[in-house]
Amino acid sequence: KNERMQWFREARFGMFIHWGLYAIPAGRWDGKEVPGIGEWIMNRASIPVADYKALAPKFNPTSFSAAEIVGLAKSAGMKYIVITAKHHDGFAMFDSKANPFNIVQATPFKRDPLKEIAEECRKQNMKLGFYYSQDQDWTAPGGAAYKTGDHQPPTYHWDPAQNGSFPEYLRTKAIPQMKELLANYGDYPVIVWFDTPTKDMTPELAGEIVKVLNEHPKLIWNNRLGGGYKGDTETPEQYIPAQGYPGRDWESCMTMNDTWGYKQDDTNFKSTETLLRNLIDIASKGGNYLLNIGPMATGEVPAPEVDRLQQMGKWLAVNGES
Ligand code: JFZ
Repeated sequence: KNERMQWFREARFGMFIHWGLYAIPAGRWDGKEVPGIGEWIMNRASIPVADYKALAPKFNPTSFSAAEIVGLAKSAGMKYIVITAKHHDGFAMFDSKANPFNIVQATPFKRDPLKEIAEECRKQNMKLGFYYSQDQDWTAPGGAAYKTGDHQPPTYHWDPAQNGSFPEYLRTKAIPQMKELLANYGDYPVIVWFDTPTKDMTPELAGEIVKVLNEHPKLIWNNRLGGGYKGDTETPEQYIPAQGYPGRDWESCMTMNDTWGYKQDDTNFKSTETLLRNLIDIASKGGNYLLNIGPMATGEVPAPEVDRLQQMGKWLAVNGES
């Protein structure tokens, strides 16, 4: 375990990337701003499954450049990247044979950005992890059932297309896709970043996932699998624990504004000074700072995020140790 965690303990600074179809509406639906985080727009605006899926043919992020994004992380002084392979909307940002709702099959873009990022990470000596929403999947039958109050009427309008069995969703989509992610990208991912487990994720079902993970002994995975598994890392979100986590590895994940996925109306950016103070505070307590960017539907990174990362990198080049 110590050997497996070594690079993570020294990393200190990583880039979180939330990127998916939600970058198209960018926080607005039917001409109105939808409150809340951008990547939750399908849920927050009760968008029917068919309407949400209809975003895929419009997704053509031709300005995406893996070299630029990995280069941006590098210039910021970051040592690893964690990117959304599939978020709660169920759209796979990678080439998947297991399910057709993915960027290669369902969009005019047809490229696999994860493959391109993996190649760049290898070139630029950057570690790479994949975020995978193993429990919530709002467009797959069985993936949205019995969830948190977020899915209850009257605030949320259930779509019958979401009916189905959770174990079946897990066995026919999530686990096969995780196997693809673990098999198709060479020595990456080094992290699998799970999220939002619910009571659907029983110890038995989580165990089926762990069996797959255990075939990759160097893999690091976080504490959000569910089923009682603690994983390798604590993941405080949007805050810095006062004492860190004695005896545990951890990373604080944070946004620069108030959303993970791109939202055109959110300009509430923290200052570079605040971001640097956060990094220093976290590092002094033995953790890592996983700082998020939310690329736009074009593939470009919003300018306020680029600016801040470059400024952080400049400061670190003078005052940091790497
Ligand atoms: C989850 C996601 O729902 C969200 O879209 C984003 O990906 C974020 C990184 O993770 O949201 C959470 C998960 C856990 C907590 C809060 C929000 N938490 O533990 O406080």
